[in-house]
Amino acid sequence: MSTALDPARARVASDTALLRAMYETMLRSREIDRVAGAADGHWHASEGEEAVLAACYCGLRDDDWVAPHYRGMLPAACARGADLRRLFAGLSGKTTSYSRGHYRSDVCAPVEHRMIGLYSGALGPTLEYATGAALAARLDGREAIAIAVFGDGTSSRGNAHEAINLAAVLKLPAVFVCQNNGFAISTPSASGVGARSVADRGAAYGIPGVAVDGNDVIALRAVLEVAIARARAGGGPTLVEARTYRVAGHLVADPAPYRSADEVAEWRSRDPIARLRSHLVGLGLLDDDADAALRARLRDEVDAAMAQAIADPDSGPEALAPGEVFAPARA
Ligand SMILES: Cc1ncc(C[n+]2csc(CCOP(=O)(O)OP(=O)(O)O)c2C)c(N)n1
Repeated sequence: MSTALDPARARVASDTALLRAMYETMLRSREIDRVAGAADGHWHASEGEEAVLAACYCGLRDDDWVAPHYRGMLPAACARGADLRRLFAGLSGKTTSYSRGHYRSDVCAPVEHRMIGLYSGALGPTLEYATGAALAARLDGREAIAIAVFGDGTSSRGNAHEAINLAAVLKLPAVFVCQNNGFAISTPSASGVGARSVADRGAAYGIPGVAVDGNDVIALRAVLEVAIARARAGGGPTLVEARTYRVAGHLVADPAPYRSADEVAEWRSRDPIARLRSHLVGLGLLDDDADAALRARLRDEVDAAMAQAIADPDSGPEALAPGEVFAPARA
């Protein structure tokens, strides 16, 4: 695995379209956190974890399946082409939401964009659904893959192990990415993961397990490109552990008294957005004016999407009748 990484890194570091798409996804995610966090104390912010979202959800094929972690679900859906106004409408059960009020959009992604949601409050099933999607992709014979993203806490669930094991046994075209932000609510990752690391568990499943700096979007994307190519080529799944940090509380209402301010400040200084910005400036792809214009455009877009969603009609009982809400789109 490591021998293939340096060329992958060099390719990613010079892929102008991908770098721009990832930067925009990261900035949009932070704007979404700003707006959704102000509206909802139960919001799970992704601040500091944006490199994982950008690396996992940009540059995939339209027929790939993605099963995102709930922390980053909306930026993931945007990267897949979903409409942010409809996603915001899904935070409060509006009729304009993708699920027409059936499910919250931050746990349940639009299936028409080949996205898999939690469909309940339980953590872990998304990995099983992703394994199923990878099996379907194999049967379709189109070299599509399924990518599942999940937290370090979720990685210790029984169904997570079953899903990765089955994908390994059947050599399915899947990539499992642990968005390891250091905590499961207030439990530090080191207290919840019995193995030396999440990546180390790859050996037990008989698949590559790769740990990578989750705040370095280029390094992470390079690891993912190798894993995705391996999956498409029939080589089976890879377990990637993206090591990052949950700068935000577990949810907006969490003051997170279980960690020190110094620890948070230290991780804030490793901001993944600032890191990619420096790279883009170094390549001559961005300057202060262009950056300010991009940030202003995204801020306006996100503000407008929330204002429209708030003005949208609430769904009533008639909207909750069984229908075609979750009929999967066939690309
Ligand atoms: C099966 C199950 N157990 C427990 C919970 C309660 N719960 C909700 S979020 C969460 C923390 C999950 O941590 P992690 O997977 O690391 O994701 P993070 O919130 O850190 O991004 C827990 C334990 C749940 N929703 N489902």
